[in-house]
Order: sequence, then C-alpha cells, then structure tokens
Amino acid sequence: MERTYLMVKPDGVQRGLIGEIVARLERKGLQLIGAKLMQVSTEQAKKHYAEHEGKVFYDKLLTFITSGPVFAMVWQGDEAVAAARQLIGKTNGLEAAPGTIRGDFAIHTNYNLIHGSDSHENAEREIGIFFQDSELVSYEKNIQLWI
Ligand code: RTP
Ligand code: MG
Repeated sequence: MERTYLMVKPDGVQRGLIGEIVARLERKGLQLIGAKLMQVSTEQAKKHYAEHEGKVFYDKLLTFITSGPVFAMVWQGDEAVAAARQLIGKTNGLEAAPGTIRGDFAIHTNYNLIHGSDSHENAEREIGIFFQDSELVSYEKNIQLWI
C-alpha cells in the first residue's frame, strides 16, 4: 500500500472539475483517506515547490497555487503514486494524452488542473505539509455490505 498527495489546483476548483477528477480516481480503484477545500499559504507553497526554487516559473507557481482555494486530497492504494500520475497525464495539457485529466481538460502548462506527487518520498513529504495525521482516516473497503 502506498499513499499519494493530490491537489485540484485553483483552476480546477474554479472550473467546477473537483467532482469529475475525484470520480476518475475512485473508478481507478484508489481509496480516498483525506480531503479538504483549503487556501494554501505562501509558507506551504514554498515548502511544496522547494524543488523548483530558482527556476523561471517559480514565482508564477507560488502566485498561482495561492490565488484561490485548492482541493487537497490523500489517496491510498497499490502503486498509488504511479497510478495517479498516469491518470493525470503529462505536465503540458497539449502533450497529455486524451483520456488523462490534463489531456481531456487542460491546454497549458501553467494551468494544468491538478498536482500529483512524483515519488513515494515526495508523497509523504507533501502529505505532511498539508495534512495533520488526525485528518486522515483508515477504513476497510467492503462493498458487499453496502449494496
Ligand atoms: P505537478 O507537480 O503540478 O503535479 O506537475 P508535474 O510533476 O507534471 O510538473 P513539475 O515539473 O513538477 O512542475 C510543477 C508545476 O510547475 C509548472 N511548470 N511550469 N516550463 C514551465 O513553465 C513549467 N514547468 C512546470 C506546472 O504547472 C507544473 O504542474
Ligand atoms: Mg511535480
């Protein structure tokens, strides 16, 4: 089992795509164990994007991710990091394959709707930036009981 940090960015929230994105992740078989609509602080944004500090797009990245509410999520499952990255698609919406979230809904690199952790280590680091342990739940999936 692995956890990953996913975040519908301000453009995805503004465009009403939270439900569409959550539905795709659920159908893939990943399990949602934490979620909240929140305003990212500049301090959180700097920690989250530390690896991009010094790059030409760094300032824009901080401005954008703090520009409005995001939908922060923790998803769990086998190969959760890779599975989510596959559903999300390439960074540039134009290059992302149709059928992926970015390929279906994004055109640009800056406004690409969703963030997904790129490694197990970064996932755990990013979860720690946005969630307290007490905000995450643990539950068995037992579909037979509820249908
Ligand atoms: P993310 O972290 O958002 O899931 O996206 P990613 O792994 O596909 O892309 P990454 O290289 O980590 O870049 C983080 C975000 O920075 C913006 N970006 N702009 N050349 C550029 O102008 C440029 N490159 C990256 C994108 O919004 C990307 O999602
Ligand atoms: Mg990244």
